Amino acid sequence: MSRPRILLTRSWPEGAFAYLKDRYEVTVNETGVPLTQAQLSEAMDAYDALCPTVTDILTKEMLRPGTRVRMIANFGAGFEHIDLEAAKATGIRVSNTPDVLTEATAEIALLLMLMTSRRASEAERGLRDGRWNGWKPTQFLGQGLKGKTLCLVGFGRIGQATAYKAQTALGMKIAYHSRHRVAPEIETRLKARYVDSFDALAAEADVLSLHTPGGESTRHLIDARLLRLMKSTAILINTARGSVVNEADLVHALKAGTIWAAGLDVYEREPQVHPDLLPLDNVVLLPHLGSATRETRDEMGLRAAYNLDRFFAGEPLIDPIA
Ligand code: 8YV
Repeated sequence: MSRPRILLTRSWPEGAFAYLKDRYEVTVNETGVPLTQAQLSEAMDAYDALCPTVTDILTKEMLRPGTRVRMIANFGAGFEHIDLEAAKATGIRVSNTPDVLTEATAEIALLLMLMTSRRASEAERGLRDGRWNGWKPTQFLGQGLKGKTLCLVGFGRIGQATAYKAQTALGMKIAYHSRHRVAPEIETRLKARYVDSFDALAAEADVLSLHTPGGESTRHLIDARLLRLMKSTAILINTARGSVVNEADLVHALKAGTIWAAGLDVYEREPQVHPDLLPLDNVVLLPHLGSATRETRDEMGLRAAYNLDRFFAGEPLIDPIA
């Protein structure tokens, strides 16, 4: 029997790729650039399964009835780029890769907290540009994090891992707001205080860290109004999705000193970054590094592969989202 045809829309790390190649007829887009919408649409009739990434927008028109693709194993946890309702309507199964990127993404949230609070990017740029001419008692003074309150918006796996690391490693206090309050055991274990109003949470944050999904329901949750509620010493961290923050409003707030700093790993129109963010000293800009460790990316590939294995064996998916 011929092996199922799988399309990887981007190159995968070696280990996960080798696993997949042993089992399937695998085609890889090795161009280094995302497939176009037209190419993705064509692929729907040429393969049995797709492994897309966050850069592949899979629309209702593509997930139409009668396509050859019956399974989409997303390489990533977030899935707002896939029209799940359309997939459900046409019976195309979809999986994602939760869990395996939790720790890596939480590490980036901590990295951004440390970099922003201690002005690491700005200071390093100063050194490289030859503007550092020796130690001074008043140069590049940042803010310490010990005893400060980390407020998390969204308290799923990554939010909780970030809270744990910030509390145990940095001695921060933890508060959170989310659509669903977590179980009391989790609040106790993480010493996390639930705040039932999003506005109140933002107003008390020394650091406000975003851990919501992307998509319409969270679009521009952080806008000029919300930023004005925050302390002028506060730091905003976004490792979730760029769409959650109104970038133009954030630029304005950073310039006006409405908040103190921001650390961003994700952007509204990736890979474009709002041009007015680039010259600002009080923002740290990372290129969507959340899950970018060798181990994690391999595990993400393997997790997608295990979901494919289940699908083609006629067994329940490990991580079904449609
Ligand atoms: C991934 C992410 O690298 O998994 C996610 O939701 O945001 C990233 O860390 C990306 O999605 C790959 O598709």
